[in-house]
Amino acid sequence: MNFELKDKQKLVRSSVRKFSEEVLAPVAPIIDRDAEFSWDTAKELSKINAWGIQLPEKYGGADLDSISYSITIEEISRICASTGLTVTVHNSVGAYPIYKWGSEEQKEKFLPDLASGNKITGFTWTEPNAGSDASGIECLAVEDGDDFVLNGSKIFVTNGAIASVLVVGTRFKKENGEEGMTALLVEKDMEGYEIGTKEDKLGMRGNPTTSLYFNNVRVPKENVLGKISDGFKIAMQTLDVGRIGIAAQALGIAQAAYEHAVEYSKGRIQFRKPISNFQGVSFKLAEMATNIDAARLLVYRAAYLKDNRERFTKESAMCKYYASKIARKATQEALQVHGGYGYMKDLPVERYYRDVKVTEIYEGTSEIMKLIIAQQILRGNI
Ligand code: COS
Repeated sequence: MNFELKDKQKLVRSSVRKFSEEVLAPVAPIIDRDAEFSWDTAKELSKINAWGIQLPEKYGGADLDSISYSITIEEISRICASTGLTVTVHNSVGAYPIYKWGSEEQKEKFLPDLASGNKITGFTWTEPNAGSDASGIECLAVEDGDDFVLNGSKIFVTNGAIASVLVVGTRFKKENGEEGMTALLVEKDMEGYEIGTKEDKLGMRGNPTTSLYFNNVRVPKENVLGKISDGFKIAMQTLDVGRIGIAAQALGIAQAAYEHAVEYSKGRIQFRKPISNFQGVSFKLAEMATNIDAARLLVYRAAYLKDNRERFTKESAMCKYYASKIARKATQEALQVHGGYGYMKDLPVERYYRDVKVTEIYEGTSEIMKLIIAQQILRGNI
């Protein structure tokens, strides 16, 4: 693994940074305040190919590698974490499994619209009774002729209010008695597909999270993703990829908090000196910088392994666990450095503090990340 970014990766960073500072920065506080997803911003994001970052050009994607993907999510999230969330979920747990396990017909049907941002996607597994225990899902798809008839509900669906098609984890029951777990491509305009009310959340308020209800939704068999009984493994491998994106998102938030803390501490005079002159403050900055660097390397390593087609389950869990933890700490410390000013809505630091928390929860809690890391170690992946 090379520690120096390639020229193309550097270019991705500078162009996404420029885009984010010019286009996302003015809307980020509004998206957060109004808790509204912005379709105008979504259209702007199409201009930098943010909806098809790793999809092949054949489907309209940018065909970038996974380090460039992480850089893109980090840079977007550095300015607007809600937008970073919409983009990473769409790309990594929505479009990715369709590309990886979809039939050519499914790819041709869905991917061009997803790559262009005409349609938004996502992934839903979590249910009222199945969160960390992914194998406990209860949604049921029963074979009936050429269709599966789907019933059940999902909760905490990122992109829930705006997705046109979702990768949905369900149990299935076939007419021949075969049962298991599968991943279905369920489309919003299918009869019986109902979107619940938008959740009122602590952070990531610009992403419309909802419940979903499936009432006798007839899903044609051609919408089964991959082999019918491979649903659980498809979900686990999809989450391995998704967690790199969440870690990159946490990294972006941490970076933003850190940069604000540095700037503020150099300008804030107390006891006739900038507060950065006090070790109580400067040591916080040193710790943030070190942690962010370490997290970034973990993210890049997981991305590198993915691109080199090596198993990266442990490394993706490690980078998500670590990046989300240090990002939460960085936002907390950045707010502390700002004192009372940090607590006010005039500055973005309180938004970072609110936004970051969920990176320790979604796509697998920190406790589940440690469980996965430990499982991998004890199975010989030391
Ligand atoms: N890649 C490939 N295969 C995987 C895998 C991965 N990352 N993780 C598990 N598997 C396979 C296992 O190898 C095993 O295969 P075999 O039956 O052939 O041996 C099978 O899947 C079952 O694995 P395991 O026994 O580990 O399953 P568990 O039910 O114990 O799952 C965890 C444990 C914690 C890993 C799982 O429940 C999980 O990821 N939970 C968190 C879910 C989550 O992130 N939810 C939030 C967002 S979803 S919208």
